[in-house]
Amino acid sequence: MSDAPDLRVAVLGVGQMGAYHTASLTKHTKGARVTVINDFSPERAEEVSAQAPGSRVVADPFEGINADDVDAVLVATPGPAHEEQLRACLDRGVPVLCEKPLTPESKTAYEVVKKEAGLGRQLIQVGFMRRFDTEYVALRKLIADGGLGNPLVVHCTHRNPKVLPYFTAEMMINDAVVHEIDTTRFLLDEEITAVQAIKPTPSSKCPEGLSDPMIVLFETESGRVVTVEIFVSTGVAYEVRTEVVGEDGSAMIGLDQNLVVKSRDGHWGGRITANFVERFGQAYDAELQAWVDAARAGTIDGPGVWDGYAAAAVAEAGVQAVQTGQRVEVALEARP
Ligand code: ISE
Repeated sequence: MSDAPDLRVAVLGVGQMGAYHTASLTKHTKGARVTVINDFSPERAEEVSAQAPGSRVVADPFEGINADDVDAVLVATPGPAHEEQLRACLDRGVPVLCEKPLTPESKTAYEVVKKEAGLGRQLIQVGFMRRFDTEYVALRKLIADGGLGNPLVVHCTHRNPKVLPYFTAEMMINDAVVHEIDTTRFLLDEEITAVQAIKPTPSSKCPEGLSDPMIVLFETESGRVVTVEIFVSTGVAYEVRTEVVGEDGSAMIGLDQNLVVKSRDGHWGGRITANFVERFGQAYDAELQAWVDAARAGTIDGPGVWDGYAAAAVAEAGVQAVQTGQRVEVALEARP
């Protein structure tokens, strides 16, 4: 595998994540380089391309997907652009790493699932990076090895210090809780069947239009319950914790324990990670390397289109639960 030629990657969309992945592919990832960059803003594309030697800018994403010097595509454009771009990638048969969401609606996500199934090979990996975080990997293994006995309840905390002014209640589910949706499916290895959202007294500092924090509840196929505290305007730092309570014990990750410092003045403590790129940097890099290695072999190594579709369907139910205050059941289509 190592003497295979480098994977030549087109990066579509170089906002925060696209630019992060471009830098990673350029500086750390083995066996890949960025050859083509596209962005809605040509100035932004040029700026990021200048940091990726050997890359060129194209004005049209579809030109990038179909370029002769492109073997694989990293889709980091806004969600509504994904469906058409993914279809073009499948038509050309190139491997893809698609940042979440696969597509914004479950209906279109399912179309992508069916189209890929029709090709008979997995080409699209979805960017649920927590699956590459060492702590989540260890927790999943502990559960799978029976270390906690039967897992009964999962408690998740997802806190952001602040969000951009245009952040909406729907985005609390689609952009943030979607990670707990995937985490639940990853850790428990089963589907989520219903969602509820409870709105405590909102923080007086909560951005207009949001009910912040919220407690979101998932029920799973086997009857397990997952609680998610989503709080996007804490003013503190980035805190993502997950605790699994089983019949024979419990385990928690995300405690920032690797950062505990003991100082000469007799204090102990540490820094909480400031943002998601800092907290999950290792996971993003591991995700990218796994994708590159798999793409060079013509496959994927991580969550696929079904995971993207299932997350979209649960998120849709979650948005409905937030809007109506009702318990909303999730109806998944048949898995091809
Ligand atoms: C952001 O949209 C993300 O995708 C991050 O992964 C998530 O952890 C963060 O809270 C979201 O705001």
